[in-house]
Amino acid sequence: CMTTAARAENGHQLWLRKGKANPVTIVCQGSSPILKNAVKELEAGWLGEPGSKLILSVGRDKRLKGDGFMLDSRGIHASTDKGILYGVYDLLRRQKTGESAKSVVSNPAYEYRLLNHWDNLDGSVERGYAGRSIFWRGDKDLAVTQNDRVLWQEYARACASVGINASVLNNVNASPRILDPEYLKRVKAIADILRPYGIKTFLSVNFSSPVRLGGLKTSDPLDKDVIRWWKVKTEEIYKLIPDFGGFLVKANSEGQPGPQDFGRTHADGANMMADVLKPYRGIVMWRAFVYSSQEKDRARQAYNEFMPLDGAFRDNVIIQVKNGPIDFQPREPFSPLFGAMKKTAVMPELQITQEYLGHSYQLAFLAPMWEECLKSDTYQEGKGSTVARCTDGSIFKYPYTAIAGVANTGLDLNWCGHPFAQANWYAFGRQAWDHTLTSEQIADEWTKLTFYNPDVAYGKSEKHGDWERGFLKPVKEMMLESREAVVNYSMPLGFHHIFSADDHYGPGPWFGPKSVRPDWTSVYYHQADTNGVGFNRTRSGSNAVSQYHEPLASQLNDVQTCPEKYLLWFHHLPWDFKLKSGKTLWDEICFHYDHGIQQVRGFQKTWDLTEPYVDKQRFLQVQNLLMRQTLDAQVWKDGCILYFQQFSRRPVPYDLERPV
Ligand code: GCW
Repeated sequence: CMTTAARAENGHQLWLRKGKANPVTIVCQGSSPILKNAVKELEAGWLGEPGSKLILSVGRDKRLKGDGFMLDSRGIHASTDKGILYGVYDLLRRQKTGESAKSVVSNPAYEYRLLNHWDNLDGSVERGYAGRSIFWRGDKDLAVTQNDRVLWQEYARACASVGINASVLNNVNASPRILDPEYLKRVKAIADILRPYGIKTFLSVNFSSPVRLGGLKTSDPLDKDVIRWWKVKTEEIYKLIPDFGGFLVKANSEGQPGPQDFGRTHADGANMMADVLKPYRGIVMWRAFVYSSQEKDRARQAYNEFMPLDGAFRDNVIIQVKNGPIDFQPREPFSPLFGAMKKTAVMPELQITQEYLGHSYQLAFLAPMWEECLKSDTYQEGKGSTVARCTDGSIFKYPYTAIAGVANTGLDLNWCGHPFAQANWYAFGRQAWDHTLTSEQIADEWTKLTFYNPDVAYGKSEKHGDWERGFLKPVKEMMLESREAVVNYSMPLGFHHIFSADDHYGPGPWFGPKSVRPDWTSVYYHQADTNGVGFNRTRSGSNAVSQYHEPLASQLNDVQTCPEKYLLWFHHLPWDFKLKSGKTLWDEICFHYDHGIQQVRGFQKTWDLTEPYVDKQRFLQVQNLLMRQTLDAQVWKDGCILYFQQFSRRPVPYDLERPV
């Protein structure tokens, strides 16, 4: 039993660190469990005038959308109980960070803001780097303990505090057993704890559940018995969880079963489930993460498979599309499906867990990566058709809008492994609520909430200088630079999927054994030879550029106008190709790798100077992790440069400009 202070130091309290609160009188026009939580939070965290009176009122207002809220000097107004809860968290955040709460109207950009947990029922977490699952421990341990309840409640509270309102409790590589009554009992227990924090529960389902769980002969979505099986199962779920959200499905992707196994389409499969869920207002999130060895360019497949089906899906189906066309690389151009599917709802899927961005060993603040994607212009409905506006209902009037983030939570005491990985959970919630926020603002909020200690007299003692100058500013700068640093030392200039095979940590551009499908190797993606390097996706190559709308398609197609950060994503170029800097491609590649290392060394220096401002535990932990990150960046650089040098046959330039 750890003290509150120790748990706080461990980062267990995330951005919700407890402090002393002032007394406050709350008048609340309702007593639902959600409102009760809202009142409890206000009482525990009020930092405004002691003895203030605050009114929490629920009722319609033209300015409000969904679970939005308004703050003013009298209190909080929202049209739903959930809105009040979000208003409370927002108000408390503003009090802690010093942001004005005088007159605020805040509406969520997306209706569903979901975490996807890739948690397996045996308790392991696919691509999880923060310990075992917070939800599952395996078949033999399904009983719900008091510890479980406390943990799920802390989780729900953290999610709600940043506006996350839905959670998919199991891996998209779904075990059919999740629909077994024994497991559903535990799902219900979780749902009951998440509900008072406004969080809806969803499940990932395996398409062949009718066969593998139900004992049927087929899982063909047009088969009557199959449809009946799903109906009965769905009814069973809603009896336990009346506000159940619906299903997330990975079908005909990476070996998962799906409708194509029976000669049916994605639409046939998704619609069957959608019809079954419809009476309960449930939805289907159908993933578009598909690729196969037959397609010569993996980046093209999702578009090719899904575009012909635009308009064929029921209105309670949303196609869930990863931000980029390949797979959660540290940098990808946005998926061309955004804005292109005009008659079908599409939702972005982002990855919070750092599969390709250094697991929980590396400091990489991901808000800039998601901001880059959400604010990218697709041009699909003219200039300003950003990915965000194409998916949030602004441009296309979808009945449901949603955004998902693959979670980075686990049983680690600090939830996410790396102390700074918590910032990515936070950032996802904030951006899902408001995609117009800047990464800078999110970093600012998170750093204040996570590290500022009101009990320390910063600036008034010799040890602690001014906190903003000594800690906030440099740490924020480090965070904002960190993702670009990862790009630089792992996959600069549009390189992609040159990571070590399987675990995706460390360099692996040499991965290309003949026994494996070509699209599972690295050499397929970089295409290096003595003539040059890069994947030709222009009109003279795979023509993936034409999946984008003009003028973007032509801009990407032309090596002179293609942004350099995507150069090798779209172009195969000679090693001596001249870049805008005047350097050759080879020299520029070397420069970027080296610059990445210099950036992480810079982070080490930055962090070392923060020692007076942080508790010892987090200080030492981050310091050690940054040390490892520098060494690993070095391995990345050496590995990649030595590998590519056998093709470029050029020396590593010695006159690398040293920015640090
Ligand atoms: O990023 C890849 C991962 C797989 C994952 C898959 C997917 C859940 O390497 O581990 O499987 O994507 O998104 O389905």
